[in-house]
Amino acid sequence: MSTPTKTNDELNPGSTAGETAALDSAETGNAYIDQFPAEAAVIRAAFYSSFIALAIGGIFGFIQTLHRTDIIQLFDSSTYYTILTAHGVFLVISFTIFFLVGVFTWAVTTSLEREVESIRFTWTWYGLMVLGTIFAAVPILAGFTDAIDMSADVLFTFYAPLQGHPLFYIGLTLFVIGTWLAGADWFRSWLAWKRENPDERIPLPTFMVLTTMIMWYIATLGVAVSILVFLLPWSLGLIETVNPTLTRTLFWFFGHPVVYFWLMPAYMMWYLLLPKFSGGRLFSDPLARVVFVLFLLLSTPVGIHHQYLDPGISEGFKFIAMTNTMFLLLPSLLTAFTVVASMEHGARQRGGTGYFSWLKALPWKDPVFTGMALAGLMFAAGGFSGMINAGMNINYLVHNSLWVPGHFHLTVGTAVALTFMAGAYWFIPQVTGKPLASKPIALVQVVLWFIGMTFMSNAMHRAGLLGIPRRTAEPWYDGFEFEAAIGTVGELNAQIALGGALLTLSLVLFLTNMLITAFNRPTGTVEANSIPTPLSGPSDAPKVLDNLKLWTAIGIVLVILAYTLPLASIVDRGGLFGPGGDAYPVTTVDFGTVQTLLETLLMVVA
Ligand code: HAS
Ligand code: CU
Repeated sequence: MSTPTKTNDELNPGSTAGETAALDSAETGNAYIDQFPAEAAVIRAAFYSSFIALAIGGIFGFIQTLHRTDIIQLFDSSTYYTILTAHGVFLVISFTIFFLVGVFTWAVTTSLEREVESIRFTWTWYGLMVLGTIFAAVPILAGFTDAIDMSADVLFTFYAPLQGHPLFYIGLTLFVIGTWLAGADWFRSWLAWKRENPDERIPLPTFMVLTTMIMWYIATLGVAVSILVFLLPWSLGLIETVNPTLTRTLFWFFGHPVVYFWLMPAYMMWYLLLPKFSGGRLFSDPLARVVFVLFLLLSTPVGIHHQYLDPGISEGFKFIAMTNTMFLLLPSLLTAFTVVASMEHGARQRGGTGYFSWLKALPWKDPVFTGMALAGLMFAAGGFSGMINAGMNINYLVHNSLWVPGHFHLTVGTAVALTFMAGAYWFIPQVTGKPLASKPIALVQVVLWFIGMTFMSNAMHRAGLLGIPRRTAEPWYDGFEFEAAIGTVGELNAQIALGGALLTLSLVLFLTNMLITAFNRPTGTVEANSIPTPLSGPSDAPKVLDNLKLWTAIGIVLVILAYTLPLASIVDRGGLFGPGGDAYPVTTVDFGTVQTLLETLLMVVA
């Protein structure tokens, strides 16, 4: 079963020298910092910002694990939502997004082989993101003290009826505008490159960045409207009420695609770096393009799968969201195939043989490889719990239970976070020119994360099935016991706390390794910044895949189809600015009102 080692030309018959040059040229070059010193400085700043957020968010995670498993309660339970908000916002908004803007800047500059158009502009969007984070952090952290009359205990999902201090919403707005400008920066680079290379295919890393950003622009419209039209004016006292179902729906319009905003950079690393560290090459560039196009099209028209239990939305709309979600599994299943095939290719290049024995030939001592591979393995489990969430009827069993945090600690908490940490072991030397302080500690760190998360997320899923709720400081009740068919609630709590402790230890190792690396001396021994060419190159991909205008248009049409009627119906029942409609199950749509709305719209357009 072994594949003989072939030359590059044999392996890559579909691609021409021209189209692979962009990715190959760096192989003989230097580290990223030698190629792009100015950009490396911004990326460094973004990475360090993300690590600070990781440290703060991680501490709150540990405090909260100990609290709700009743092991040690460091804070009064009334502070639980401040801790939970800080944990969520610092980790899933700040840590993830600061890291990914760094990776995206690396991807665009490396693959287009050109500097950003204006480094001042690049610093500007980074500065806006920092300012936004500080603005949002102040009211969240002020929630810990009565001395400051501010709070934003609104959780990372921040929809009404929870209300935060205006500064929180202003901070979020600045942060999102920062990401929009970052996208503009990358589009500018690409347009400038395209003028000079009119006939070339978009290099794959840039293609991944651009499609992800188009998805992000569409998705953030929901949260922009929610904040600017409703939540901010409401918290400033300019309007008295809002329609909670409307702000929830607008949040989830953004709240589902945001998970792919976190995931796409991790996928990018699996597609570009995992094959390289496995010792091989990406199996298929065209398949990777198809995957990113599918995410652009399908990420947004599914948000209502977070609202299966919301009474104010008709069952039919929920059914449409479920159907779209099932289609959305496809790009991840394609990814599982392509990435594992690339790893197998790498293993066979390294002498691996057999149906499964090739796994032994993979570089398991390399923390970058092992971290990403373990993250992928965990994502397979997280993907399955996602499929269960996505089923409208079975969702009733798990919704609002600890199962859901179990799911997202495998997805964003491992597939994304562990991939980012493993990636940092390669990226930080690239953008600093300094070698990693300790590879063995890095290896222990990624394995510890995997073990800790196995304990914690497995027990969370099981606890959810017993009905133990999420977002509850003290999930125990007088005169009532949760009954476990296997094991006990005490055992589940012990596993959750043990998992949390291992994760905290892993985090300390990661941050210490990064800190020591930052103070290392540059040695000039950092490996070159290179991405191997794919086995099947871009010329094997139909040209239409690079037609970004077409995919954007179809993406927008799908969103309009999925959301116009639900939004019209919600506004019709609850009013644009509330007060909310009747909270009873809705099974029909009042088409008369929808018709009036559409007619008014047509008149305005005409
Ligand atoms: Fe989810 C709730 C459905 C993916 C995050 N999700 C959440 C929440 C978060 C979240 C944060 O339908 C909670 C929000 C809240 O606070 O209320 N989710 C899905 C589905 C997917 C999915 C269908 N979720 C994610 C990702 C996330 C994320 C990715 C973050 C990054 N999720 C839901 C639903 C809910 C939900 C409902 C609402 C629940 C409720 O009731 O509240 C899919 O995208 C998953 C597809 C994935 C796969 C796996 C493919 C496997 C791969 C691994 C390859 C292996 C490798 C390694 C590379 C089909 C790609 C090989 C290694 C070797 C050694 C060989
Ligand atoms: Cu979702």
